Amino acid sequence: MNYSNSHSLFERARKSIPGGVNSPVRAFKSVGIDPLFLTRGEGAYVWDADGNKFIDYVGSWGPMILGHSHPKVVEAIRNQALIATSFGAPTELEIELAELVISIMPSIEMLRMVSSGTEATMSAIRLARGYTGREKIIKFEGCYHGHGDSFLIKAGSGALTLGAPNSPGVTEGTAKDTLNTRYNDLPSVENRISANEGGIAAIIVEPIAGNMGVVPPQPGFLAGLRQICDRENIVLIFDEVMTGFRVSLGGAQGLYGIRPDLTTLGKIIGGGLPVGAFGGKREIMEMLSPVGPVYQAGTLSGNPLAMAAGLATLRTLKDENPYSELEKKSAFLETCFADNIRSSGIKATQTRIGSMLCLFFTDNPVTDYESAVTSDTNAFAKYFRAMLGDGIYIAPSQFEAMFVSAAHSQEDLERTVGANRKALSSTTAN
Ligand code: KE4
Repeated sequence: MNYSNSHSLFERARKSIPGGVNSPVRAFKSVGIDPLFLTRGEGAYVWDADGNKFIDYVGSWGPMILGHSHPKVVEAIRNQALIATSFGAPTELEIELAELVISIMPSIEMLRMVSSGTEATMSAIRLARGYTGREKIIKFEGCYHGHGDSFLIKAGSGALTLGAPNSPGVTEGTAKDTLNTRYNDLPSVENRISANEGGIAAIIVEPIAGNMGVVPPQPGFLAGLRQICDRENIVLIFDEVMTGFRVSLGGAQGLYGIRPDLTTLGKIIGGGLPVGAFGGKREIMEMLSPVGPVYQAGTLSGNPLAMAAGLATLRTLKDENPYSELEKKSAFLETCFADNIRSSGIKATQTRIGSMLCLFFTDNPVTDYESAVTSDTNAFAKYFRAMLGDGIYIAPSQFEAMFVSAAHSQEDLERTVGANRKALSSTTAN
């Protein structure tokens, strides 16, 4: 494949944008080639600046569950743009989206819109601290909750991919209030709590980890966190920025039947436009300004254009209910990939929940950060390049998820299986 236009755009971009990208993981640094500059998206496909067409499994890192440029979403954005794009004043659209999310996720009694997942998680942590009067938070190694200072301690996603899970610039004062524990390991949580009795405001968790690759919760893990938080009066925060409306309409909390105290949302809720949100128990949410003393704000929070895209997306998901189809398509990929792994003899293992999949280049079972990082990232880089060369666009990192959309056809899936078979064998080539 010819990538020359992307290459020259990348050269140009690096003169005016740090690393040539506006988010590090897009830079393809861990897969050894220059990033593709994309020009068009339609359904399950994206095109790059050289006119190459790809079957897309990044889906803008999750938002494109309906596929790119879904007619209902495009129409909603177009109609709203003709009316107004932004007021910085309340609109009925924000009420409609809040009411829709509340009807889908019963643990959410009130919701506040923001413009990214990072804003949602940053705000949720501040709210939990304000509500409890406590300072420390517990997170899990390998989980990623955006780039807020409190979270860049053994963080996942791009921080893990680029080898900076603990970022410079995060002060000791901040870092001391973030306690890391091991995912799927309740005793490690109990140890942190007994060492910080009465000092922990919140436990924030990806109920299905998607930023160290996809790591499902083991039976009892989420219920155990719920029990601990009930016993210790700690705020349980489910970071469903990725899993919300993805693994089921009601997210991971709907799938597992565990009610968090607060939930953070992003990605799909905006249908591809910048929307984040956080919500939960009324008594906690009413601690927020202007009702309560915990300050939180945003110029473009609840932006009408973004609300229109989010409403069109969630209404379509609710009306069309693609989840059983997504399950069948994703299970097909997983089963065929497993056959390919077996016949290739390559050391690899898979995880999947719904339409979030991951192929790890390790033969260890992956249950947490320690086991995820045993993956052979060089093998992944070879696999990535081979898949790309065969017209399959997956996340440029071993520590991300592969997303299937409602737009992927059976033919797309079969082409992907064929490319996977060839790409696996390429990982042993020098
Ligand atoms: P944003 O600030 O990027 O909208 O959301 C942060 C965030 C919070 N919580 C979870 C569970 C997330 O997965 C994310 C962002 N996800 C990454 C990809 N795994 C975003 C991609 C990027 O950083 O460019």
